[in-house]
Amino acid sequence: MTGLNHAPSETQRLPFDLARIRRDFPILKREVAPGVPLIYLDNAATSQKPVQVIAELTRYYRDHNANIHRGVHTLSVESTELYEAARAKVARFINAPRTEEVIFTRNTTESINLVAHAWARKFLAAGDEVVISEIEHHSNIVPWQMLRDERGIVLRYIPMLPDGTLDLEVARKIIGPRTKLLAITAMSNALGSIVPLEVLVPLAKAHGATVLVDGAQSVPHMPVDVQALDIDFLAFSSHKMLGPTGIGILWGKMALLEAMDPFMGGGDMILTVSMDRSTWADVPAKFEAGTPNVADAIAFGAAIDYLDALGMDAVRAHEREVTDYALRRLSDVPGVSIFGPMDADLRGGVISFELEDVHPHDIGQVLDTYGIAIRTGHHCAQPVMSALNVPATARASFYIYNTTEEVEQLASALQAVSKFFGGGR
Ligand code: C6P
Repeated sequence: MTGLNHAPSETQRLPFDLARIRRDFPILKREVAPGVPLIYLDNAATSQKPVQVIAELTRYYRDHNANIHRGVHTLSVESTELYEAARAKVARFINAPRTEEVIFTRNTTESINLVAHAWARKFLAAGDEVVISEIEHHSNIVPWQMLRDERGIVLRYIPMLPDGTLDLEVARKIIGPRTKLLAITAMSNALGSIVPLEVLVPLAKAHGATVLVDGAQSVPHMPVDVQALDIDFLAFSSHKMLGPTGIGILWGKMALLEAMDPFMGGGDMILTVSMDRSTWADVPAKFEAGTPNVADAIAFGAAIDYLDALGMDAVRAHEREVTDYALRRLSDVPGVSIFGPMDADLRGGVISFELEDVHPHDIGQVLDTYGIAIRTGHHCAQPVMSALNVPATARASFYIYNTTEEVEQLASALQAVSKFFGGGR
C-alpha cells in the first residue's frame, strides 16, 4: 500500500485543498502500528480535531479559565464573552433567527431528551401521536418509547424501503391530524440515506405538528438552515463536526422554548429562589443548569470557524465525490454488498456494507491491521438491522480530510480480507 500523506492525483480536482486540510489534523500522521499509517473512516461515530480546535481548548484553559455568568473579575468576564461568542457562531451556522435560541447540552442525545422531558411531557397527552421513522438512531427512539410507556402517547413509524430510503407513501398516511410531533433524522447514521425533509416537514406542518430534526449526521456534512427547513427543534453534536466531545446543541424556536418548563433545576437556571418557590431565568439560561462545559463550547466555536472557512457547500461536494467513488469502487470488490441508496445524491458519506461469509466484526478487526478504522455493529440503529435482516454491518464513513486514495486502500484491504477468510470461492 502507498503512504497516506501523499496528495493523490485523483483528489487534485476536489473543490478544496485537501493536502492543506490534512496538515491541520495531526492524528492523520500517526501510525497505528510501526509502518501502518492511520486511515480514519469512522467519522460518523466521531470526527478528528484540527490543530485550531485543540489550540483553542488549550488557550482557553491557559489564558482565561473561570466560571461564567457569575463573576465580575476579568477572567470570568472574558470566559463569559467567549462562551456567548461561541453560541453566536452556532446560531449563525444554522441560520437561527436569535442567538438565545441556541442551548448548549452535552450531545444530540441530551438535546432530544431535553425536548422529550421539557416540551413533550408538558404539551402531549395520552392518544397524541409522535411520528418517527424506522431508520432513527436509538437516541430518537428510546426517549419516545419512554414517553409512550409513561404518558400513553402513540408512537408511529415511517417504514424503510429495501433501498434504505423512507416510504413516503406510508408517511403521507401516517402523518395526520393526531400527529403532534414529527421527530425525524435528517440523515441515517447506519445507511447514509438523506431524508427528504422538504417533503416530510410540510406534511407535518399542514397538520399543525411540531417538528424536531435529529441533525447529528446532517449538520456536520451539509448546509443546514433552520429557517429554510421551517422546523421547530434541531439537535446535533460538536464531536461529529471537528469539535470536542461533551458539547451538543439544541436549537428551538423561542416561543416554544419560552413555553417549556426547565429540564433540570439548580444554579444558573433561576431568576429568584426562596425557601417556598423559585422562578426561572430567561432562555437559554433556563436550560443550562449548573456550570456548563465552557471550554468545549468555546473550542466548538473554533470548529465552526473552520467549517465556515471551507464552506458547507464545498464540504458536501467533497464528501459526495468521495462517496460516489466509494460506491463504485466497493461495488467492484467480489462479495461486497452495499446497503442503502446507490445514488450519491441520496446519501451522505456513510457506507454500510457486508462481505460474503465474513462477520462484520472480523472485517473490522482485519482492516485495523491495515490501519483502517471503520465501525462494525448495529450502529445504535437496531431497527435498521432488523429491516435489513442482518445482525450488524461494517460501516465506512468519510469527512473533509478523506481521499479517494484511502477508498482505494479500503477496497484492496477488503479484497485481502475476503481472501483471508476464504471468500470469493
Ligand atoms: N451516532 C454513530 O457511530 P451523540 O452520541 O448523542 O453525540 O449522538 C447520538 C446520535 C443521534 N443521532 C444520530 C443520527 C447519530 O448518528 C448519533 C450518533 C454515532 O453512528 C454513535 S452511535
